[in-house]
Amino acid sequence: MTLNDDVLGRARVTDNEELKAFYAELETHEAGALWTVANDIEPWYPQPKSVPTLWRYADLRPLVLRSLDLVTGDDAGRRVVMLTNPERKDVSAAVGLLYTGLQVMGPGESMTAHRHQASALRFVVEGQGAWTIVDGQKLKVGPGDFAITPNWTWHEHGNESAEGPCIWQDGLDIPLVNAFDANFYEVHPNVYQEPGKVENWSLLTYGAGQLRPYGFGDTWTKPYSPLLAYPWEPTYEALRNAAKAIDGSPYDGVIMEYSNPLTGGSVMPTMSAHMQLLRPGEATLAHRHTGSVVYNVAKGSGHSVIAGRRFDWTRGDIFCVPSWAWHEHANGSDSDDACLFSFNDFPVMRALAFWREEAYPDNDGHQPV
Ligand code: GTQ
Repeated sequence: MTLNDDVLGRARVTDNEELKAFYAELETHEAGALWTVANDIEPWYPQPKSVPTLWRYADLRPLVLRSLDLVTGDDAGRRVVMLTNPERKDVSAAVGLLYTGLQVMGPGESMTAHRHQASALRFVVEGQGAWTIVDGQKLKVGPGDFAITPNWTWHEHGNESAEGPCIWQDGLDIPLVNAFDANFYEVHPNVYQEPGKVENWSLLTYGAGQLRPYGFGDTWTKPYSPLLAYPWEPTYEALRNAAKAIDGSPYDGVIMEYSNPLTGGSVMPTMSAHMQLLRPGEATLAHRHTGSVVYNVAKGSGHSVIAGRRFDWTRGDIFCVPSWAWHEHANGSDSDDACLFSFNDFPVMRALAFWREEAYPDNDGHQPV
């Protein structure tokens, strides 16, 4: 069915002069007639303004590095090249209600501390020496590592390498928080945090996978993961091991969710993240679901078909899948793994009972391109 089918139960009023005068009079009272917009505000299925978009790292990297010479981190607040979906520039979204950008820190650079109501996550793309202090805890992160800055936690970032810059991808729910008019922002009263003595405290305490702290740290009641950083090596090893044992998802290959080790749930209340492995030659089937996803190619190369369009990707490329868009992924190599990091708003979709998912029904499960 098309969006404005002329059927009983859908708005199908034909305007005439009398009605137009009526609408004009309603407008003078800050009011309107529902039937003039009903089919738009209650579509048959989601109508995202966001379009599938791919940002090539080869195009962005030189621009990101150029920003190093143009602004200081502290003058800019954060030195970030943000990625905006063509129809979502007004809310600074990469897709749906998710923001993303590439943040760069020069050798020896460090920035001041702040906190905000938006939650943040990082996926490190390149460089050694990146660190972030989250609520007094210093985390060191390298390429392929995933880290979180839950909402209202103090954070400041830096790069202690003498050699080169560090680039990581930021993912935040800024547009979501703003859509709810719930954003707050605060600068740290001491400008910088005093980091605790033990670096990577949360990883040392909670990072043992199947082993859960017992009698210490297990009374954690905050609504986010006590584990703040998830290194690449054990993540990739977990996927490789699982790939020996299971087929994986028909739509995503071998895919794992970064989880709160105490609850098994998502790392933060609004955003979750995954790492998925596509075996050499593997091509998945198409499906669609509510919720938006931003990907970063962590390893290898291949392509995805999103809403009938093919996007070829290689390491460092970022792309998005809007809500309810058909999508499928393929590893382009017959000898090497491909890995996709992604983050999403699924925890919100599930908490609000908005989650829906379906398989592509025709054509052996693949979209025509
Ligand atoms: O690191 O806190 O890319 O507040 C955008 C807004 C990063 C951050 C961004 C932010 C941050």
